[in-house]
Amino acid sequence: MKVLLIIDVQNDFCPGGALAVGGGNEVVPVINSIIWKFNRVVATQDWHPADHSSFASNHKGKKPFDEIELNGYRQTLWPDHCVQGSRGADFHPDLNTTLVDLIVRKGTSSDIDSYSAFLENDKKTKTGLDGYLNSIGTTEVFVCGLATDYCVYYSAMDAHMIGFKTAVIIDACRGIDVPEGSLTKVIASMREAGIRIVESGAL
Ligand code: VGL
Ligand code: ZN
Repeated sequence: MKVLLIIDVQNDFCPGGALAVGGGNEVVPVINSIIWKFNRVVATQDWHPADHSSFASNHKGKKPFDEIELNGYRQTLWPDHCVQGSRGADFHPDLNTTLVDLIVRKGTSSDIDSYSAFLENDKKTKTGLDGYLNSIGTTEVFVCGLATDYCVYYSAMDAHMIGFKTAVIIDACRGIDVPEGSLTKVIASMREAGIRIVESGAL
């Protein structure tokens, strides 16, 4: 049971969006070309209330990409993005969502961020995705989407930690690379953990 996990392919992470990832839109044709190769497809949406604590605008005197301590956790502050129900939170219009079996929305509580599709940033609160994947008999998870160094990275690491054989389809991902160098760093640490880094053409 091979499952494709499409992370946050949303307008706000694509060029012109509030938290645009360089070339973010380029993952869309790649994902569309491989989506039929999997037994099940799960897509996530970053889905924040307007008063979300990861938004710099909700912290007096702070600006995007500043770091703060939030309820005991380090939190990077972001421009307002993926506000629930906004156009920026919609999937990229060209993403073929017809084969998506399950949509998981994350980052929905104001007081905590959620980079991973499995666990919120307290590393305890579950989204429930592990239960879904286990109940359908998932043997392998393939992760793609945006952004490589945040939500893709944390989702892949959690999938691996939960016990799924995990691969990242690297040409179907794009990264933020803030701070600079974080892209190379996360790819190395995923490899080190035992996550396979694969190309879509090899699937
Ligand atoms: C993401 C930063 C803030 C992501 C989401 O999807 O990688 N990054 N929220
Ligand atoms: Zn977010």
